[in-house]
Amino acid sequence: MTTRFAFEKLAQDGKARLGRITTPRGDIRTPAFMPVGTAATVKAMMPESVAQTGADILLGNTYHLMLRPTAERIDRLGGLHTFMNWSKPILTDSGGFQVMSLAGLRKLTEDGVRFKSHIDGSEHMLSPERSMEIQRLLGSDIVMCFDECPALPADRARIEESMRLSMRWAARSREAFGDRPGYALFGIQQGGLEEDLRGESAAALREIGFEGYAIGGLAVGEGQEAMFGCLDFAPDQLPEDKPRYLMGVGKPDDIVGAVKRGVDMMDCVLPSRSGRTGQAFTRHGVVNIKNARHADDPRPLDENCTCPACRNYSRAYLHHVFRSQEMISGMLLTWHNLQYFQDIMAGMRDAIGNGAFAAWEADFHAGRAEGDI
Ligand code: PRF
Ligand code: ZN
Repeated sequence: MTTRFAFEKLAQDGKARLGRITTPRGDIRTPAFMPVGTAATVKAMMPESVAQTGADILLGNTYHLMLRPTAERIDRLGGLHTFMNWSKPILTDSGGFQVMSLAGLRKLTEDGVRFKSHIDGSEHMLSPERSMEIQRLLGSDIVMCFDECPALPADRARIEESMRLSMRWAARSREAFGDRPGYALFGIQQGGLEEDLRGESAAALREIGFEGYAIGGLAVGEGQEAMFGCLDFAPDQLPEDKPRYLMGVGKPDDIVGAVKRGVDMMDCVLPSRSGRTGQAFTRHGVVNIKNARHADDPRPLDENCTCPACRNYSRAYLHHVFRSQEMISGMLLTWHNLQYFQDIMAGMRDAIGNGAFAAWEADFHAGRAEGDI
């Protein structure tokens, strides 16, 4: 019998959930952090190194891949997993969010969005149907509905109208995706920070029926307090027996706060992007490796970390290669950051399994400095 897509909740501590997603390409331990591999690569990392950090799943992007090298070409070359040499599960975002943040000249209609490529200015169209087709050609294991995400703050009328459009697009996404055993389609809840609009969105998605449910429209400028305020009710509006995915989040403390409120999956460019700009996340806080105070420091970035940057190199070396703009700088710091994020996830999974999430969280916050250390 072939493996189907399934979610199993293994333990719960407060609202925090320990679980396992089963797919034909392997299991995803939740809470899960998904490194971002936008252009068929997690920048500066070999895929086997990404796997070594403990990642069970990567995120890819419809928007970038449809423009270059195109979904049709990836399909001809055997699909995204083969193309990028990553055999574990891949989740792809549906494109609308990236069109809004990256593309030039956009025209939004009921049908979808017409836009100009940020690469060469060429004209393209994305709709629920075309987004489903692209994600199928890529061979994505977890496909996201095509949605619209308004930037916050936005007035209630705009958020309501946009959420209802996203729900009509969710129904079209479900219809176009069809029934594909082993693959999953996730709905995306919208509705800004408004509890009733989030509730209406959740009800619309549950009525359609999905293999998992994402919380979209957060981490778009509202700040952590407002985001946590929304996460105090949004996950509870979604089905209890399906994975919940908070899109585009976040910093380590955002991730911990989200898991505490019932989120199972997250993704963010932060560990990889910060790695390339000289920022390292550690259990003591953020280290800016370009700072002159590291120039003579023989200590590792983080004495407790098992990554190659911490096992084999000093802060002085990491400082030197960053200042010299050597490629190994981005490679080592990205590896470290991805390792740190995966270690946080592993720590939370253990704690939830042992009914010790509160103690783990207190320990996580203790000894962390705000700002640069
Ligand atoms: N929708 C989609 N992708 C996203 C978001 C969203 O709302 C967000 C919001 N943080 C990040 N990525 N489709
Ligand atoms: Zn490290």
